[in-house]
This record gives sequence, structure tokens and C-alpha cells, in this order.
Amino acid sequence: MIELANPHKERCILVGVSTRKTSREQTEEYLDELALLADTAGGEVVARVTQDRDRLEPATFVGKGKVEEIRALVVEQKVPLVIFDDDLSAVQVRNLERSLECKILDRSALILDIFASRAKTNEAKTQVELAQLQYLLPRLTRQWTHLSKQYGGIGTKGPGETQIETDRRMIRTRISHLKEKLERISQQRFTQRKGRSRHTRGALVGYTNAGKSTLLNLLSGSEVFVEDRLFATLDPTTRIVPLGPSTQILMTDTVGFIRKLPHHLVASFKSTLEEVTEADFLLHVVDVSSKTFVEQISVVRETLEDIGAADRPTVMVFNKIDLLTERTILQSLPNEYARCVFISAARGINILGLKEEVRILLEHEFVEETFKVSQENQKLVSQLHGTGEVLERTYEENDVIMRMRIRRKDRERLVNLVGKESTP
Ligand SMILES: Nc1nc2c(ncn2[C@@H]2O[C@H](COP(=O)(O)OP(=O)(O)OP(=O)(O)O)[C@@H](O)[C@H]2O)c(=O)[nH]1
Ligand SMILES: [Mg+2]
Repeated sequence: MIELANPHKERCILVGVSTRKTSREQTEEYLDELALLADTAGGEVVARVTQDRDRLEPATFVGKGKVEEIRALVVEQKVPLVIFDDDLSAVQVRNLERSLECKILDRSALILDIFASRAKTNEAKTQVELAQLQYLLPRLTRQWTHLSKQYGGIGTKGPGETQIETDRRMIRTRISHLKEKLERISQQRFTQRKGRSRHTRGALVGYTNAGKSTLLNLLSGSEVFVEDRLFATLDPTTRIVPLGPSTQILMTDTVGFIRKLPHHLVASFKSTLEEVTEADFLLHVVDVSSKTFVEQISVVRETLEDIGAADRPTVMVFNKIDLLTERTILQSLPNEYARCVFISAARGINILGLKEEVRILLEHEFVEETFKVSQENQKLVSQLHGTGEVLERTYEENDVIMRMRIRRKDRERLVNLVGKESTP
């Protein structure tokens, strides 16, 4: 593991392969990003190696000659770590470790390592550990025999079993334990969210380092952690944001996405990402000054699809316009994205424009409706509470009259439901 706290940077070599699907230029861009990841993890990149190959080498990922070239660099520069931009199989890691005689990491392992050092809360730590173990399980080779020391105990070592089987069994047990723990955390979160359900809720989503936390700070006047490194935020933070003189909404900032985010990581961050899947609308923050912002948008969209949040009403927030020397690219974007604004969160440019766009979205997506329900019908009253924001409540004989803000798409269903239940 690379220690984030280590003041001595760990020297490393990055390796990327261009196949038929990826051009040379793309591979270089991916390596730029891998270099940022390595830097975030506390590494110092001393060399980058690339190769064009139609077919990846099953035994060593890159070709034999390339392995030799990397080995020469490792020896010459005394490098303890080589990081590959793509996922490696257990066999490839083992073979490469043997040939290069140094530590081998792939992109997923590096991202998991960063998440592990960033995780502060019980929830984030549990989610990261689950993802790490799931990543590890199919890659278990003999080198992992130390695990029994970590998780050992009575009954963990049956006679005649090989160490590796024991390790696998321990990991599986630990995985189910962590899953149960996360299920409980998810339940707690659900209860918390219900408690604050009368507010409209938005979530900030976007590629890592796009400026989500900076924007939340600006909108809410708070001080969420901001850093020019990847994955500064892992835990969701929710703040009240004033939209106008009489409207307040809740905004949640959460973990950023990245290309090839390990699948297990997305899956195990389910409870954190529920803040996104259950939000009323999304602000998709884009670093428009990045050369690869279009690809970043697709990565974020794919991840949103993965977690079932792709259909949320969304404002595209093109951030960091202060860094653009050439603004012509901005002209075409409104044709492509129905709702979009151009801002600089760091400089506070066009924040009023952003708030206006959110107001328009909310007006379009939400309506006010008044319901009259018998006070005795507690089930229906609480059902209404769960579907929207109660703006006003008055009582009339046995009835409660609730003026509510609800989603436009829920209106018909609710009117039918309440109409049927409350009129005699
Ligand atoms: N120049 C410029 N820099 C910005 C702007 N907005 C944010 N930044 C910088 O971009 C970096 C990342 O900002 P964050 O707010 O931490 O980004 P994030 O999206 O929360 O990142 P993660 O939590 O890592 O996913 C910080 O160094 C910010 O100061 C902007 O409008 N202009
Ligand atoms: Mg952040």
C-alpha cells in the first residue's frame, strides 16, 4: 500500500497500452489521469511506458520486449512500483512481479488504495473494505497467506485445507459481515432522509475534481473539504441552500466518478450513492476546461445509469470557465444540453444564473396541490408526507387540509388516491 501520509513520495513507473479501440493520443490522456491518481496516492512518476498492441499478452499484459524495457528502467532508477492503466489478472500480476521484482498495481487497485486512505467515516471505511475484498477474492494467490493473521480465530483453519482456501473462506465471511453492516447503515440513512423529506433535495454529481465541493461551499456558505486532488470527497455532505427569499433546498455533495471506476466500488458505495438516486434533481458539474470533458460527461452518465439515477431531472453545470482562453466551445453546448449554465465556482461567476436555472427546473418538475384528508386516515396522511413538501397545513372539522409541493409526475396518482380515499 502507498501511504498518503508518507512524506517520502514512492517512485513509480506508469504503463499504458493502445489497442485498436484506443488511439495513442487517448492512451496518453489516460496516462495523464493515471499520473494524477498516482500523485493523489502519494506517488512520484519517474517514467511512462506505452505500447501499441492489437492483442494483449495473456501472461504479462504487455509483450516480452516491453517487460524487458520496464525491467531495465526499474533497475536503473531503483523504482519499487509499476502501475498499469488497465486491470490485470492474478496471473499477470504474479508473472510481472516475478519478472520486474517490484510491486505491481493496476488502476483499480490504485483507486481502491486512494479510497482506503481517504475514507474517514465508519460507512466509507466499510464500503471501501468491502470493495477491496471483492477485488481481492478472484486474485488470491499464495502471496496472501498473511490474511489468516489479520482475520484469524478459532475455526478458521480446518485440517488438510490449503492456506489459500482458508483465506478465501475468511474473506467470504468478512464480505457477508460487511454487507450486513452496510444494509444497517443504509436503513439509518433512509430514516434520516425521511426526517428531512419536506425539503426539495438536489445532489451534486460529476467527474472527480470537477468542483462539486467548491460549488456546494459557495451555494451554502459552508466549508466542505476542497482539494486539487482526486476523490477529495468520499462521504456525502448535505447543506441547506437558499434559492430565493422564501425557498430553501437541500444539496448533497458526494463521491466523484472516474473512468473505469472499479465496479465493486460503485456497488459497495450503494448507501452513499442513495443520496443521488433519491434526489429530486441533479446538478451535473463538469470541468469544461478539461481537454476530455466530453468523455468525462459520458463516464458520469454511464455511472448514473449503473446506479439507476440516469432519469433524474438534471442541470448541466459547466464549471471553471475562468480557465478557458477560448470560449467558442461554449456556444454549441446549449444546443446539446437542454438545461445548462456556465459558471466558475471558484470565482463566483454566474451563480445567480445557476440558481435561476434550478428554479426553472423545479417549477417545471414540481407543482403545488392541495389535498383534503380525514384526520383518522393516518396511513394516507403519512403517505402524503412521504411524497412531497408540506407547505401549509390547516384543519377543518375532521379533515386536515395539506397544501403540498409534489412532483408533477406524481400528481395524477396522488389526486386519484386521495380523491378515492377522502371523499365519502
Ligand atoms: N480555476 C478554477 N478552479 C476551480 C473552480 N472550481 C473548483 N476549482 C478547483 O478545482 C479543484 C477541485 O475542486 P473540488 O471542489 O474539490 O472538486 P470536487 O468535484 O469536489 O472533487 P472530488 O471531491 O475529488 O470529486 C480545487 O482545487 C478547486 O479550487 C473554478 O471555477 N475555477
Ligand atoms: Mg469534493
